[in-house]
Amino acid sequence: MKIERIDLYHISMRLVSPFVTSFGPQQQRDCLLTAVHAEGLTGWGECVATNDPGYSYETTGTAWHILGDFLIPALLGRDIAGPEALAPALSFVRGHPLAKAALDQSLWDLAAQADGVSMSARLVEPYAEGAKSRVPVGVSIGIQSSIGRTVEVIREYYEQGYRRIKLKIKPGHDVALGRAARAAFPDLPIMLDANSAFRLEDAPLFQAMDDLNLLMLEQPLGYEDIYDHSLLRPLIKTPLCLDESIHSDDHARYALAIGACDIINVKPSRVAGWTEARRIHDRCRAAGMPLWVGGMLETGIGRAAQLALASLPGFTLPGDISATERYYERDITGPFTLNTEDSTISVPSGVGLGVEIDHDYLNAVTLRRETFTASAA
Ligand code: OSB
Ligand code: MG
Repeated sequence: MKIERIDLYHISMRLVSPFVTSFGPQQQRDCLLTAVHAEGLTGWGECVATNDPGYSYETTGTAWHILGDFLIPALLGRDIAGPEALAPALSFVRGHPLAKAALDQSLWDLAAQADGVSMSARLVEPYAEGAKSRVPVGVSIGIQSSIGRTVEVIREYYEQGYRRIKLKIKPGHDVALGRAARAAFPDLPIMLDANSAFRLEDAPLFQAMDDLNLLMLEQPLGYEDIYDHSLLRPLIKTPLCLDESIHSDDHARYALAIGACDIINVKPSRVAGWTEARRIHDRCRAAGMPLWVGGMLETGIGRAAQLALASLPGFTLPGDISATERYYERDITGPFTLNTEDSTISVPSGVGLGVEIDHDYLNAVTLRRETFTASAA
C-alpha cells in the first residue's frame, strides 16, 4: 500500500476517576492518534504513551518527536506491502515501541479494510480454530484511599458483572489488601499488579499471599528484569505474570527459557504492535503458556484493536479490556459495553477496526494536530 499522508493527533480525555498505580496517579488521559491514508482508505492507530514517563520511558512528547521526526517521514511515499513489512522499515529507530505500535495498528486497520474484513478476521487468518466473537474481560482497579474503600469498589464492579478483578498494589498496600479482598469475595478470580514496585528481597511478603488462591501476581519486580522473576517464581505458589519486562518476542523467549513466569500480559503497544504480539502469541501457545491482553486505558480506537488481538485462540485468560463507561463519560468512538451474563466484551465485526469515529468529539479533545505529506517530507 502506498502511504500518501499521515495525520498525527495529540488528544486529552478526562478519566471518570483517577487511576492510581505504584508509579503515580493519572486523571487526565492524553495520547496520540495516527491516521494513515493509503489508496483511498484511512487506518487509525493509538499511541498509548502518557504525559509522564511512569509506566514506560516514552511520553506523549517523546512519541510526537519520534513519530513526527523519524517514523512518519520514513513511511511517506513508500509502498509498504502490509503490516508485517512495517517493523523492518522502522528498525532504524531503536526502542520506542509505543510510538511504533500506533503505526502498526493503523496498518492492520488498513490491511483489514483493503480485504473487506474485520481486524480480528485479518489477524486470525493463520489459525484453523478461527476467532472468538466475545472475549472474557476483567477490570483493573487503581489504588484507593483505604482497604475498605477498595472492597467497596470491587463490589461495585462485581455488581456491574465483572468476574475478574485486578488490584494495584505497592509497598505497604499489599498483603492486607489481598487478604481483605479474598475474605470479602472467596470465589472471585482476583489478581494483584505491582507495576515493578518490589524487590527480590520482598519474597516473604509474596509467600504470605500463598494461601489467598490468587489468579496471578503481575510484575512484582524490576521493569526490565527477567532473571530475578525466575528466582522469585519457585519461592511462591501464586502464578507469576510479566507485563513491563516483555518488550518483544525475544524477551518472551528468554522468559520461557529461564522459567521467569507462568503467564504473560501481552500489551500490543508495549511490543511495538500487533505483528509482534502475534509472534509472542504463537510462541507461548506452542509452549503452553497462557496469555491475556493488557490495557493502557485506551480510547475506543485502541480498545477495538485490543479486542481484535484478544480474539486469537491463545488468549485464554480475561483481558484488561473494560467497558467504555469504566474509563470515559464520552469516547471518540461509540461505547463498548460489558456482556453482563458472562463478563465478556464482543469483538467488533465491522470492516477494519469496526468502530465509528465521532469527529466532532475528536476535534473537541484534540490539543494539537499535524498533517504530514510525502511532498512536505
Ligand atoms: O500495568 O497493566 C498495567 C494502566 C496503565 C498503565 C499500566 C497498567 C494499566 C492497567 C489498566 O492496569 C488496564 C486497563 O484497563 O486499560
Ligand atoms: Mg501491569
